[in-house]
Amino acid sequence: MSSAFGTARRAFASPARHPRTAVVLGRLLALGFLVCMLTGLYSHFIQDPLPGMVFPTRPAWLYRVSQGVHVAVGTALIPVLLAKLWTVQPLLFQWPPVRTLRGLLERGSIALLVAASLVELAIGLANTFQWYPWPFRFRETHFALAWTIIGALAVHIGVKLPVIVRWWRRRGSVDAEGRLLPVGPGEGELSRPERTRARGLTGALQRRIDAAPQPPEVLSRRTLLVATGAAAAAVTATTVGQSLPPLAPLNAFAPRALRYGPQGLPVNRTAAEAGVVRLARDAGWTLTVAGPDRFAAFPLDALRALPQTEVELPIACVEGWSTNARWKGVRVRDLMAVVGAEGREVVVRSFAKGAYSTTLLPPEFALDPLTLVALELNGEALHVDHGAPARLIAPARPGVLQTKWLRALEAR
Ligand SMILES: Nc1nc2c(c(=O)[nH]1)N[C@H]1C(S)=C(S)[C@@H](COP(=O)(O)O)O[C@H]1N2
Ligand SMILES: [Mo]
Repeated sequence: MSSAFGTARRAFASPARHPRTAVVLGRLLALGFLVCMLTGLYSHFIQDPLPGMVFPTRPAWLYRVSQGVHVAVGTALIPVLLAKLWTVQPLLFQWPPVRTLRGLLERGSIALLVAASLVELAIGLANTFQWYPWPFRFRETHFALAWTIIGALAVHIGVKLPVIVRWWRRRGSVDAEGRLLPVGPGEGELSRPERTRARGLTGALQRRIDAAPQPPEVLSRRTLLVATGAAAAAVTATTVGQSLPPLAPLNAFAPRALRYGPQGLPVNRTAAEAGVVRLARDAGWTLTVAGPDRFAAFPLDALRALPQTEVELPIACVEGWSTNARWKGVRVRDLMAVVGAEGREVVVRSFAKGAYSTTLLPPEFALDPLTLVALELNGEALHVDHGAPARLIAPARPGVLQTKWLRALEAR
């Protein structure tokens, strides 16, 4: 068994599978995961705040940029993760698999890290396509896996610190005989007999292997890193146009084009899908506004007769696409003032059923002069697919909280 594993590792040996490569890719992965963690925490808690959490309403593009970065970096990490796995793959062929407690920690954390990272990136990518081929809830799972990754990554970095330090800067990566070290990460510091033992080979077998002709160098470290960089750049360039206007013409693979929906704005859920077309066109529609002890009902004409404000704000979907648009309507602040509830938290209700039928507007968002009950979009009366007769639009909020097809605003 051990010699079979040794032979397998020998067969996988490549100058590109070098501890230095593993460290370079590992640094990129760690940085990428950190960026995704921070932007992900922001997106998670703005949708599901813990008691006492307050979020900035400015800059208005904050959520748009944060979530655009989250999805772009997460997507670019996929080729980097695959390259890293390819690089360290020979280390899987070690016999016996675990020799020490440290080895158990090392392999356990790696197993968790690899599994969690693969699932995290895969379901994240699927989510950008609104494809949910699994029975669990996406956001909770994505969140829990993120913590798993951070924890396993901390252990992994701790265990691998000697290798990381050793190969942080590029140094000679040839052995005493001047050959490139065809070793896995961590073995660079080992002497030849130690390496032989680490590979689970007998000295005789190692000598026979060393005497055999070396496999030709098919892939250098540089080639691997350049190819990985090119792959990451390619997936980014062909998807980031869903949120970054200058690259919109290159957007070949992202599910949303910048301006493909009615009134130049994508739609996630149409009025037909939400089953609200008839209600949205009902001439008897009114917006109910409720304060602590007062109550008002505004038909569409009454809303149009109130002072109108025009703002430019993005719709920034959690799935990564975003578009700026011009909105016109009545300030939520003014409506809440009518019922004596200025400065309160507001419950926003839609007449559409479903996951986003009720959202919470914290006081700082309800007070912000950019937060509107929008009646117009890009110079026209709101399209039913964008939430007619009226929808919420606020700065620095994820798309899911920009409630369409409004029914009521209630102070809490
Ligand atoms: N009532 C209701 N409001 C909703 C939704 C919904 O399904 N129902 N979808 C939300 C999501 S996920 C997004 S991204 C935005 C999209 O707005 P748009 O269709 O005008 O682009 O609306 C939000 N408002
Ligand atoms: Mo969304």
